[in-house]
Amino acid sequence: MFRKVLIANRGEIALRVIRACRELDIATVAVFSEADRDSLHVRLADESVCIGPPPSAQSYNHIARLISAAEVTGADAIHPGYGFLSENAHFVEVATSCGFTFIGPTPEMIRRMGDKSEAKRTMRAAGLPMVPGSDGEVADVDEAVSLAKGIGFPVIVKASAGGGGRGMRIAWDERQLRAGFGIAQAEAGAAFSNSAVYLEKYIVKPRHIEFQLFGDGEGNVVHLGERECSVQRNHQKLIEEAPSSILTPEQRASVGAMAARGAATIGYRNAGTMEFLMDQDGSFYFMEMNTRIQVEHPVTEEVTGIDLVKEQLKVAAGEKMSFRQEDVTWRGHAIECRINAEDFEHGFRPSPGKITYWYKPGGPGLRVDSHVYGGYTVPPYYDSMIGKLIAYGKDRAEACRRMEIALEEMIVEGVKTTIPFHRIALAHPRFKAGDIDTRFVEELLKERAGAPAA
Ligand code: MV4
Repeated sequence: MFRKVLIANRGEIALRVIRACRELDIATVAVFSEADRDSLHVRLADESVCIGPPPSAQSYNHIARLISAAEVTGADAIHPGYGFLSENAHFVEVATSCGFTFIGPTPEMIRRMGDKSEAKRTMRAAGLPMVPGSDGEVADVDEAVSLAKGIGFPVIVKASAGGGGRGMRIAWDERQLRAGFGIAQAEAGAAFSNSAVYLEKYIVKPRHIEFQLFGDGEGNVVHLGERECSVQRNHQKLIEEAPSSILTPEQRASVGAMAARGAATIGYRNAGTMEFLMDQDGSFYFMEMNTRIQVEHPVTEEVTGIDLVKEQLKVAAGEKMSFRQEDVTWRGHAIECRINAEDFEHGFRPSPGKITYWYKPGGPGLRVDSHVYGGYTVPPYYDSMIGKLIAYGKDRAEACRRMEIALEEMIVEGVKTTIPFHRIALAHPRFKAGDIDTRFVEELLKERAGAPAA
């Protein structure tokens, strides 16, 4: 096992990794920008190194500074967390060539899954169900139109180098496709320095259901079931839960097995997530694969009892995974609410500043993953998430009730938070019934504004 791990991240995920390292008796090195001196990840790590000024380009995304910090502290491995450099194949190559173990997949796996049309080609070959669409890139607008006529409108044009909702354009008819195709290519070129795009049938009001995978890099890939992530706004998830209330055990087993088989075809190593869309008929379609630990991993941990971050550390250190597929069982229900320093009454605008008072809820079945405390100042430079509440219960109703109580109990003063949004969402009859899709938040906000939901 590693002696010392450097955590190339900040906030709650840095703290999460520190806690996993502690359990495994691994020493930890925190890195921090000048804006993060007072963050709990800095206080709780064994050592810490300031890596630069607040902008992430000069700190958390600065490869040379991170490598220097690992060198001066004598770390033997680097955990990237999520975001920042966690899916940057070049960072993995640099870290590896400098003698550090990257706690994650190989650069080849990151590149293959990072190119979304290549990922689709790979997973189609592995037999995963696909939305009707182009086989790889679409070269020009005439090819797009002829494909779309075969598939049927509406269609969606996506950037190959995009992902997570970036670089997409919907066309409801030929005219819109002809007008938008070139723009989509140009936008992709500007945003990702890669103008390649591909085409899919557009699924109206899908659910976002993703499967947690874990691979050992030797061809063994296990699935840990799904997470329902449809409650999101502008591609930012707000609430996630496990299991999805709409899936049958048979569907879980069959989609999960397909996902695991797909990841096994690339010999996947590390925690990974396969994102699917579920259409209104209940059919699943592979969308993309993320090759990192995700924000919402705790709901899976709660229902499976498996510590995904400890498992990442073990596999990266060359140990065996501690479970096989037949060992994975699911019990109860877990739900996560992301607490962001945002003013939901004003379009979720960021609300950085000093937290003058912080009271975090507790009690049976409640987990709080957060790096903040009373007196902490939320810097304006990064993601606005200040913590996650994770409620567990024997069933969905109990988990939701515990979450409602936690949201009521929690007190955050000095900054606006998403707590009021969560209270409204959890009280909504549609949420209570599990009737959620990717337009739920938009429709809820419209309803509150007094306009009829579309
Ligand atoms: C789609 C789609 C409808 N049809 N693809 C957005 C994130 C990216 N991973 C895939 N996304 C979508 N792809 C087809 N063919 C609708 C979305 C989408 C979405 C997906 C998941 C969660 C929220 C979403 C919000 C808007 C659009």
